Formats: sequence, C-alpha cells, structure tokens
Amino acid sequence: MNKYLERVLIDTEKKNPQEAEYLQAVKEVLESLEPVIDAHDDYEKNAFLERMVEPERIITFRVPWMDDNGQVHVNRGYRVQFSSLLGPYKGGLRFHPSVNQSIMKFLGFEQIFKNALTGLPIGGGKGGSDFNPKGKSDNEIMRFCQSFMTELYRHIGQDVDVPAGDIGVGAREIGYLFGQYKRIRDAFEGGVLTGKEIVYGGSLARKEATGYGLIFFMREMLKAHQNSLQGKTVIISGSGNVAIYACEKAMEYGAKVVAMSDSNGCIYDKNGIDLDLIKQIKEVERGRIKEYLREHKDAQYIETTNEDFPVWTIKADIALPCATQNEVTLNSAKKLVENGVIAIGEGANMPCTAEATEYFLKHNVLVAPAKAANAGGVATSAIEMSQNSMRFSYTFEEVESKLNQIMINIFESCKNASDKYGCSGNYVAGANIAAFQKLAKAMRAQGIV
Ligand code: NDP
Ligand code: 2IT
Repeated sequence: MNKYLERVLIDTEKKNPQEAEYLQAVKEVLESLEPVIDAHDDYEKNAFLERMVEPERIITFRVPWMDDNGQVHVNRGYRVQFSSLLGPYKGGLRFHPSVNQSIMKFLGFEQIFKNALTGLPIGGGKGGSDFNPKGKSDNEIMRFCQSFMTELYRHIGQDVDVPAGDIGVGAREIGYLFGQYKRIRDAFEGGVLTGKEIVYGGSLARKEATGYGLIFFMREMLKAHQNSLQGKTVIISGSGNVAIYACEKAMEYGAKVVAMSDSNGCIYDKNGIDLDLIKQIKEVERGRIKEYLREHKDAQYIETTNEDFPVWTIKADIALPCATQNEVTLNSAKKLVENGVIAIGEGANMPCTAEATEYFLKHNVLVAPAKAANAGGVATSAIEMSQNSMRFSYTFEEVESKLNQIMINIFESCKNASDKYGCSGNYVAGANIAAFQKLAKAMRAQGIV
C-alpha cells in the first residue's frame, strides 16, 4: 500500500480505537484512493487525508425528557459537523438505541463524499440520539424533539448546518423539531431543516427521493451492462422510508419485489409485495411487518434470529439493502451469490460489511455503493433548500426530473472515475475517487483551514 495512505490509516486507528464503524468507512475510502494518491505527491505535504478524516467539530449534549407517566429519562444527542468544504454541513438525524459516536462519525464521513457527488453546494454532517422511538406516544416524541432542539438550535442554521431525517426521524419528528427551532429563534427560517411537510415549506418528492434515486442509479448501472430492471426479481431489506419508495419505483420499472423486512423478520410473498398494505402498516399504523400476513395468508414470515438477515436467503436477481449498516454479512453475501444475484443496490448507508463487498466484486456482482446510490435523498434536500431560498416551489414532476438527471450524472462520474483509474466496473472505488477529487480541489483552493 502507498506509504502515506498506510500511515494515515494507522494514525486514524490509533486515534479512534473504539470506533469500528468509523474505521471501516475510512478504510474503504482510503484503500480505493491509492491510484489518485500515487499520482499527487503534494497531498502528503499538505495533509489532505489527515484533514479529510478529522471532523471539523463534534457536539454532544444531554437530552432530558419526561414520559407520559412523569418519569424523566436522559439520552445523548450528537451533531458531527464533519466538513464545510462544499457548503453548509448537511445530513440527517438518526434516532435509534444503537447510536454512538462511531456510528455518527461514519455516517458524517460518508455524507461528505455523497454530498460531493450530487454536485450541489452542501458540506457533510450527521447527528442524532440513542433515543428509541419505538412504542413512544406522539406526545413523548414531541417532548423529546423539543428537548433535543433546545440544545441543537445554537449549532444549526440555514447557512450553517441543515439537518434532515434518517432512521427513526421522518416528517413527524422534523415537524416537532422545526416548531421548536422557530419558537426559539423567533424567525421562520424554512431552510434550517429538510424533509418538512409540504404545507410549511417541504419539497414535493423529498419523501420518495432516496428510494426513487436508488432505482434510477440501478437503472443506469444495469443499462451500462446491457441489462434492465424489467422482469427481475427483487428483495429489499427494511420497510421504512427508503425501502418503501425503492419498492414503488422498482415495480414501476417492471421488477417483481418479493420480500421486505423490519428488525424482527421478513415477509416473502412470491406473488409480489402488496405495497399499499406495507404503507398502511408502516406509514399509518407504525406496526410490525408480520402484520402483512393478516391480508396475505399465503405469504411467509421468517423471524430474524441472528446477524444474518433471513431476507438475504430468498432467491433474487437484485438485492436492495435499505435498513442499516453491516446488515449484509459475508454469510449473506455467499448465499446471495449462490442464488444468482446480479446486482446489489445500497439504499442504506454502509449496509455491506467490507468482506461482503469484496465477495460481491470478486464474483462479478455489480455493486451500487451507498454514497452514490442513495444520494438522491440528500440531493432532493438540497433542492428543498433552494426552493426555501427562492420562496417558490417546484411541481412533483419538476423535482423528480431533476433527481433523475442528478442520479444519471452521479452514475457517469462513478463510471468515468473507475474507467480512468483502472478499476472499470468497480463503482465502489469509482464513487470514492470521483468524490475525493472534488473535495481535494476545494481543499486546495481554500488553503490550510
Ligand atoms: P426508517 O426509520 O424509515 O426505516 C428503517 C428500516 O430499517 C425499518 O424497517 C427498520 O426496522 C429497519 N432497521 C433499522 N435499523 C435496523 C437494525 N439495526 N436491524 C434491522 N433492521 C433495522 O429509516 P430510512 O428508511 O430513512 O433509512 C434506512 C437506511 O437508509 C439507513 O441506513 C439510512 O441511513 C439510509 N438513508 C436514508 C435516507 C433518507 O432520506 N431517509 C437517505 C440516504 C440513506 P424497525 O422498524 O423494526 O426498526
Ligand atoms: O444519509 C442520508 O443521506 C440522509 N439521511 C439524508 C440526509 C439529508 O440531509 O437529506
């Protein structure tokens, strides 16, 4: 390995010994940058990589809140403001009990590269809390969001840092967060959060954007390999925001989606998933996916019992992990390849373990990497910010068409970079290289900061 790269990797490991997810994300990027680093001998002198892997700022704070029984709880809030090279910090908020500094940093780090690929003026950040929204009442969610924002507000702003949703944070949470921000600032700064409801400044098609964008990217990738989604069997993990709209668009392109999941298990419906029912269970009732069987008695439910998600044992041409990090283990990758999978589309962030990704690439399975393939969500967030600044809104069709073009451009950037640096067809490396080149250019232009 290139000596400079190797040293930065070792130093990063030393400095962040407990942060497995963060180190995994950094390692993947640094390893794929080797040909670029070899070609630029001034990167080391100017510490380009060291500056790339050190967040500009990490904020953690106490979030006390009271449940409906009067019991007080304390959670930890985070905002990692990783890079403002290309614009205000931008990235989602995750509410999930597994949230810790390592997960926040890996997500923030990946966000910098993803946002660079969109071609839009947004830096990279991420935040959230180890709060578990499952089983909480609306009032509990509101009180938690208000307490969270009462600390976060001083660190964000429409030209400073613009959070949005992620796991456990959707339009309901964004609404409560926005209400509290507006109340504290005594000003209507619409662009301070994205993923808002349409009625107070949200963008049409933002809800659909990550899932739709994933399928647009998949369409482009398959096209480049003389293939398409038409008639393909698809399995999807998760049944949240990304999974639902990936399913919807895949079906529109003539694919048959036969499985979806949640953290408890997966459903397999060989006749094709009834997406209206999934939306009813997940978006309206906030229920468990097992409920699917109440209307489809011949569908199967398989419970999750260990780290290998059962959804990946179902035979399919295309697999779309849309739940969480490291949800595709090496075991699962082997099973998918054995079952003849041709392409993986990462709707979630870092859903494949390093070993799984390596296994797919070695077996000529196309991998649409998260930083590129799920960038449609944040790209549409940036379009929401523009609409807020213009005090004007686009139609659904206008936003979808911009999103489509952005995903086409992102695929082209990944493909060109992989062709140019001798790793044709490896879009994981292509995405990292294409994004890094933009960031390095901005870093050089802005001096030592
Ligand atoms: P949601 O909260 O809407 O849905 C998450 C889904 O994944 C649920 O079905 C959930 O099941 C499942 N899930 C979450 N954590 C785990 C876990 N630890 N083990 C098993 N299943 C799990 O989130 P999103 O759809 O918004 O996000 C999904 C993924 O996509 C995340 O990786 C996120 O970072 C990424 N992403 C999201 C974007 C967006 O715009 N929302 C943009 C780009 C990427 P359960 O309900 O049982 O917990
Ligand atoms: O991971 C992601 O890109 C998101 N959760 C969306 C971020 C955003 O700012 O829309």
